[in-house]
Amino acid sequence: MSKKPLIISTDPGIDDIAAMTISLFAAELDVKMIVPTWGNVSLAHTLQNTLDLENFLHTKVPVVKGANQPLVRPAISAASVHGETGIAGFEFEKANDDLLEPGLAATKMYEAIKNSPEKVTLLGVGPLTDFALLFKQYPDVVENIAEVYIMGGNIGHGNHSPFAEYNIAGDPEAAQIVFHSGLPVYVAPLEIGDKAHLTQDQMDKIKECGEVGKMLYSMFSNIHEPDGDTRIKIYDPTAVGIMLHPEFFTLKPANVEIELAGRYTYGASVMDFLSKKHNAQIATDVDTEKFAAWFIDSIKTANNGRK
Ligand SMILES: [Ca+2]
Repeated sequence: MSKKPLIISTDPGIDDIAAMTISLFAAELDVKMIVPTWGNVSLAHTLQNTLDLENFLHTKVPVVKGANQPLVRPAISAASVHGETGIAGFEFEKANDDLLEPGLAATKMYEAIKNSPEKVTLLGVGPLTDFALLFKQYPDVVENIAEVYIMGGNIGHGNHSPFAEYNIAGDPEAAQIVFHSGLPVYVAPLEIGDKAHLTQDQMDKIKECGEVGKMLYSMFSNIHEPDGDTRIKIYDPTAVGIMLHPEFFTLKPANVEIELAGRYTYGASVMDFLSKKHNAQIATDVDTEKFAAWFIDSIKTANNGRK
């Protein structure tokens, strides 16, 4: 089986840690680069968290520093959900920056994509600032990209505002650029993360998955949702789920526009399922049992793969 080359843009973030862990050990994937970006917490924290995770997992994927702030708007923080450092609940050993490669993220991604014999897939589980910069700086890059998978957007009520989900509201202009890249975009919206929440039983199984399971269990036990919901929601890995197991999901084509002008609605992902033109496939439902079984299995695989 040829592995899908993948670049991850991420703002770890507890659920990002889970998405990266699964991706780094998935038999179907060859992670070429990780680009931490500003997002849940500042770039300084997301960068360190990424390096610390790789140190913990004993993986060696190059890390390139992503954007420090959104394209246009001031940054918004989600430290109340993920803790001040982004990964409350677990203390990694501090890693050095051996895996950090110098250079601008857009340029480094472009080089990696152009040098890849196969088309590269993009996974965006934070604000999409760096992918937007990549598409704007190097428009020809789209020829060498297979697909884009993102966790972001909402069909119903948002989690940043009534209309907007955090990853999109974080950098709405960037999201609009990504949705209009001309590439196939697969979306795991907020509702899928809500639906695919973990039960205590499933959490207990994760705790049994060795050191990796214990690490994720500790972090997930420390998520504080702004609405006080105590269910364990693991948003970012749902985008990895769509990439590797689309059969677990109901995907519906839609035309997505991001609201950029609204005073109260900016960052809204306007998903038109009735439109004749489509720029995205939206997951509207998920088989929660199959997804959870795969998620737990993937953590087992990661724990076994960690040397
Ligand atoms: Ca994230």
